Amino acid sequence: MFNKLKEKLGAFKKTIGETIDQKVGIGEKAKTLVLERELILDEGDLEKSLGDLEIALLESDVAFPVAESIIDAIKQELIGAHKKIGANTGDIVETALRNALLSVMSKEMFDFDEFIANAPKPVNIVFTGVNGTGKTTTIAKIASRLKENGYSVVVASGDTFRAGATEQIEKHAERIGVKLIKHQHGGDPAAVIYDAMQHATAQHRDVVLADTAGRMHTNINLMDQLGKICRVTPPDLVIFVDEAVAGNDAVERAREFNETVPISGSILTKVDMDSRGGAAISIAHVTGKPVLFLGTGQKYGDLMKFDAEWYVDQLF
Ligand SMILES: Nc1nc2c(ncn2[C@@H]2O[C@H](COP(=O)(O)OP(=O)(O)OP(=O)(O)O)[C@@H](O)[C@H]2O)c(=O)[nH]1
Ligand SMILES: [Mg+2]
Repeated sequence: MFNKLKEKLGAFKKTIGETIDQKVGIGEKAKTLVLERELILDEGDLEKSLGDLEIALLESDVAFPVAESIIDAIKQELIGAHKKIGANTGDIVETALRNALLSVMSKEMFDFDEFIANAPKPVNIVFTGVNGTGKTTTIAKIASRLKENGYSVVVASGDTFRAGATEQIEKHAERIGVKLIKHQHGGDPAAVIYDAMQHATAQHRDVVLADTAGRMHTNINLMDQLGKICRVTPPDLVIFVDEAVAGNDAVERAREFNETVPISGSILTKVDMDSRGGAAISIAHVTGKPVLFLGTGQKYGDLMKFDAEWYVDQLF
């Protein structure tokens, strides 16, 4: 998973480590900079490596402004700082890189399971995103996971637009054993989700998972409709679902959706297919909200809780 980005970060660590080693070598000879076993790096020392790193990040689907933020964070940590020269210069670089990645990713972190446990019931969760990213499949995965954790779940078939959408989610609901609320094709999705919340309240259900039709972020009418859905039954969480393979496109879409309905968190699907790994960093950064889960396949169990520390660990 994320092998390309991993490879590139490894190369960065190596070249910048060599730069530091060289500088330490010169310092040792001159007996100046390193009197207290410290060295000071300046921008010139890092310029080439940081330039290479920026390109590597861009090639790994990290969006341009996000790559810049990462480079700035590394500069702040490394340049001008008095670095104790320990045994391993690689550690200095790795720490700087880890901190930079974590700082651009972990804005308003929250834990999904804790949120569900503590929120007043029923919790209303709306899933949104462009066409075919895996919203409906992800709802099925989450429904199955919540049920396993002892919660009662209602699914709202808020995709009244695409032919066969209700039948698709109905099949999942039957298989998992959760209640589905549906209206006829072409109905108002806001009304379906409203009904699902009424049902969940009356029946003391814990969580409503609301599916919505895939929509392009450029389609003003459909984006307005999404705004309406969220006004009629204000969700506790709006989850943006996109596919890791979409890379930079996913980042742009996340930004647009977030402007229409503030996103609480994202789920990246199809991580099992070729994924360069950078989209998770970028989406978290542009929305200022955490990535909550990764979709890793088509089965209900193919859902992995996302943790920024874990993700960064994967990269080293
Ligand atoms: N390999 C893989 N396939 C996935 C994953 N998540 C979803 N899919 C597949 O992606 C396809 C589209 O999934 P849906 O859940 O229908 O996507 P959607 O966003 O609801 O689509 P629309 O409702 O048409 O916008 C299906 O074939 C899913 O099986 C995943 O994590 N990995
Ligand atoms: Mg769907």
